[in-house]
Amino acid sequence: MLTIYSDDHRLHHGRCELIDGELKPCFEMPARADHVLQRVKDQRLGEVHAPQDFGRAPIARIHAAGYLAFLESAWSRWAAQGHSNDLLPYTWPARTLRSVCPDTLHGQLGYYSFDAGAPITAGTWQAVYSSAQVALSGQQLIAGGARSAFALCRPPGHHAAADLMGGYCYLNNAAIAAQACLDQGATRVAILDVDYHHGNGTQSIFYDRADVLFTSIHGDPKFEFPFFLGHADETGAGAGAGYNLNLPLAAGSAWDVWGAALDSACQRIAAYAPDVLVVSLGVDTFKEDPISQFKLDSPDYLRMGARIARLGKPTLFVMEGGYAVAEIGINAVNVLEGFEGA
Ligand code: Q9C
Ligand code: ZN
Repeated sequence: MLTIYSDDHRLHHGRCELIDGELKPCFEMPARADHVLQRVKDQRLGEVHAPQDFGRAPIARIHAAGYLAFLESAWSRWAAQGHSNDLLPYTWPARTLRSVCPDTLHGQLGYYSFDAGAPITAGTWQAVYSSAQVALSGQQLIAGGARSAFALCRPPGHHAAADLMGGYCYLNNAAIAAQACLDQGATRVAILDVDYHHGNGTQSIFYDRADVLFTSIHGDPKFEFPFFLGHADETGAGAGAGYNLNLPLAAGSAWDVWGAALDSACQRIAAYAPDVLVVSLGVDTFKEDPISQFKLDSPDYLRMGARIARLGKPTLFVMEGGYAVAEIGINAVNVLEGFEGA
C-alpha cells in the first residue's frame, strides 16, 4: 500500500489546550505523524510519496468561501495586531445569540469554530492545506485503480464542518477526498469513521445527501466530546434520510463490543454498494489513549483492517486521531497490515 505524506504538518504545532481547567500542551502534536511514518517505513508497508497540489478548488467543494478566506488570513491579521502567540476563540454564537458574522478577528474566530481545541498558529494554513492535498493525492491513487492507499494526514479533519473548525480539525480531509471521488465519476461513496470521537463535521457535511453514506463508531455523545452530535437517532435528512449511521458505544468498550459494531457498520456499507470506501482512521480507541475511554488493544487493529478488507472495495485510509504517541504507529499501521493480509 502506498502512503502519501507531507512534512508540512510540522508547520502546525499548537502550544496549549484547555483540559480540566488547566492549559496543557496540545495532545495533537507533530510527533504523532512522525511515529506513524516511522512505522510505515519499519514495516515496509510500501513507498511513501509526497502529495501533488490540486489547488483550492477541491477544498472549496466542501468548505465555505468565507471560512477558507478566514483560515488563510487569520494569522497575518493577528500578527498585524502585534501578537505572536496562538490564536484561540473564547466565545460562540450559542443558543439565544445570533449567528451573524462579526467584522473583527476574535468575533470571526468564534463564528467559525465550535470549541477552543483548534489553535491557529503561523503555519496552520499551510499545514492544513497540505493535509488536504495528502488526502486528495491518496484519492487520486484510488481513482487510478489502486485497491488501497494511506493518506497520512495531519492535522486531522473529521470534526471540521463546512464553515467550522474544532476538535484539532480545520479542513475535513476525508470529506474533501470523498467529494473528489464523486466529482471524478463515482456514484456512491461510503465513509467509515472509526475514530474514538464522533465525526460531527463529516456527518453534517453529508447529512442531507444520499451519494455519501456516513457510518461512525464512537464514544456516546452523552458522555464524550463532541457532545452535541453523534446520537443513534441521527439517521439523515431529506434526500439523505437513511444514509447516516451512528453507533455510539459506552465508555470502557473493548473489541467484543467494538468489533460487533464494526460488523454492523460493514453490513450497512455492503448493502449501500459504494464505488469507494473512505476510512477516517483514528486510533484513539486504544486502551492507553490519554483522552479516550475505549479499550482496544494493538492486535485488535489487525482484526479491524481485515474486516474492512472483506468489504472488497477500493479503500482510502485517511489519518485522524490517536494520542498515545508511542503506540500510534503500531496501531495505525496494524489496520493497514490487517487490511493487506486479509
Ligand atoms: N478532556 C480528534 O481525535 N478535546 N479530535 C478533548 C479531553 C477534544 C479529538 C478533551 C478532542 C478532539 C481528531
Ligand atoms: Zn478522535
